Amino acid sequence: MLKISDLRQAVSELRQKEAEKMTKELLSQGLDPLEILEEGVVKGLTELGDRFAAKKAIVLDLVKGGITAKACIPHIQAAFPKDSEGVPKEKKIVLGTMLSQHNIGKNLVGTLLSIGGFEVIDIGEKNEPWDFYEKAEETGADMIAVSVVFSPAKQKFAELIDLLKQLKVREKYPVIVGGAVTSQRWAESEGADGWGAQAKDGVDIAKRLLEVA
Ligand code: B12
Repeated sequence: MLKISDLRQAVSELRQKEAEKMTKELLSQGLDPLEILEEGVVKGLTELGDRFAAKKAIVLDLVKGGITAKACIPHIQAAFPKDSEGVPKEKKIVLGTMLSQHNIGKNLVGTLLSIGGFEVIDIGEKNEPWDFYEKAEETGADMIAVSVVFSPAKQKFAELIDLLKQLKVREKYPVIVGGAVTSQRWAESEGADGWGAQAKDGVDIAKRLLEVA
């Protein structure tokens, strides 16, 4: 029987068509979509990233990795519980990346927050600190969520926290963060209000911080 580790390997080895087929097959076996995502797709990409860091893969491979993941993820997302359509979403969260064009993690966080009952205002990629603040003010948001998947963006995250302090809105906007190059320790040292290893953690943290049942 096909295993999630087979998908992990196919993603890591950039076998796009096979990876997509395997995703569908694993879902039809009734396996948990979040486990297929984390243990199959995300771990496969992490292995690819490790090869890139060891100079055993090139940028084009990262591009292909992104394409492979994007072939699998829509099937996984289709198996997530449905967004509670029609139910008013009381709390708003501004979500984006800083400096980086890596958006797969951000998009997953957005999907799960939305399913979790939050209105997600996705400001896309490569945002400056001011962009988060401006959008939060404009939309009356309750929280800011940042995806940091590229080390230089860590400095930008620190700048965002400083900006919110300078503008005296640090208490108004809890800030949560996650992404491949972050850790709980780093997030705490920067003064983030929450950090999540996985996209689904974002929902739990947002519910806790915004006191949503
Ligand atoms: C695919 C990929 C790309 C693709 C991205 C395609 C796309 N549309 O996103 C492309 C080709 C664009 C790319 C480009 C580059 N990449 Co790249 N890339 C990757 C790779 C292999 C996978 C990233 C990914 O999508 N992972 C899957 C997602 C789902 O994981 P994730 O983002 O971490 O998100 C999960 C969690 O972290 C969490 N999460 C994420 N955000 C948030 C936010 C909150 C609030 C919460 C709670 C949770 C959360 O939820 C997600 C699901 O659980 C990683 C390797 C790796 N280890 O991740 C390298 C990697 C991120 N890339 C890297 C590099 C160096 C680059 C380039 C600089 C390469 C180059 N020389 O040009 C450029 C950067 C361009 C730029 N300015 O952004 C490095 C970064 C190293 C570092 N320390 O900064 C990595 C780590 C590879 C490595 N090991 O060297 N890359």
